[in-house]
Amino acid sequence: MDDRLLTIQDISCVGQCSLTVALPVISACGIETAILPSSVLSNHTAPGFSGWTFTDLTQDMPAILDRWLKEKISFNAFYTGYVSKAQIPYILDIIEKTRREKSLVIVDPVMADNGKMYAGFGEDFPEEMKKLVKNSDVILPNITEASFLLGVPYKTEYDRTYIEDMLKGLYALGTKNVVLTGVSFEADKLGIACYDGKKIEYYFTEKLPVSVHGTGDAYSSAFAGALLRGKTLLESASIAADFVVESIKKTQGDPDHWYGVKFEKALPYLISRLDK
Ligand code: PXL
Repeated sequence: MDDRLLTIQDISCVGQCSLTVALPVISACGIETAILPSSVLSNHTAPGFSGWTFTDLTQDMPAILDRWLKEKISFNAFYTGYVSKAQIPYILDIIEKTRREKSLVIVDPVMADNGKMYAGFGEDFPEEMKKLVKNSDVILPNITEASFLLGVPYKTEYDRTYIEDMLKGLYALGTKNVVLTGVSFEADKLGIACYDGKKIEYYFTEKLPVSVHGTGDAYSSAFAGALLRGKTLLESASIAADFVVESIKKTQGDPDHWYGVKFEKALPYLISRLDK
């Protein structure tokens, strides 16, 4: 049976994040991508937009699952992103009932960045997210999300011990692999740290002097695509990091494009890396 990935996250109609990134990126990797929208927003909730519409789609989840079970639809990979606290039990149920024998569960515990929770997420969200983390094969938090999941202070200046304690703490939550994003020990380098319960590995790229929204979703989508294409954890984490750098480079110098990254222009690069 061919690979079929199910990604569960919101549709932000405009703003280049979540499903409008995951669907094209994972499809470009050559992987059949099914979607389960968790909500529909007019645009993302990050600074820049002054407001947004929000339609919650939790109610559709059990009915959609019922249909899929009747049609005997199954997935060998799951990738979850921006979801609500109330949706987590439904998502666990969907994974349990539609998984194949060796399904891969990739969880991006989307909830926060730059030391702050996103709009609409309560303080009790990390506790519920831990249930998804516990049932995952890989998690992809940024440092802010890791600090909320672990209940440790968020730091912008830190040493290797801070990062490596985080990796071990996250692994202890029950996942099989951790990829921590946004790690930087030197001013001009930014990267990731991976931990599979045995060894810690790092990969760094150049740090561009900009902070752009939507890079987390581009990262996780490329990571999921690369992993399903048979790359190792570190290879997938590195390819995804390079893809994000390429996407930012394609966006730089265009002040009208403040809301996301032009990842579309970096897709040929991503595909060429996967074919190597
Ligand atoms: O990129 C994460 C994300 C996803 N979906 C919505 C968001 C954000 C981050 O702000 O607002 C709606």
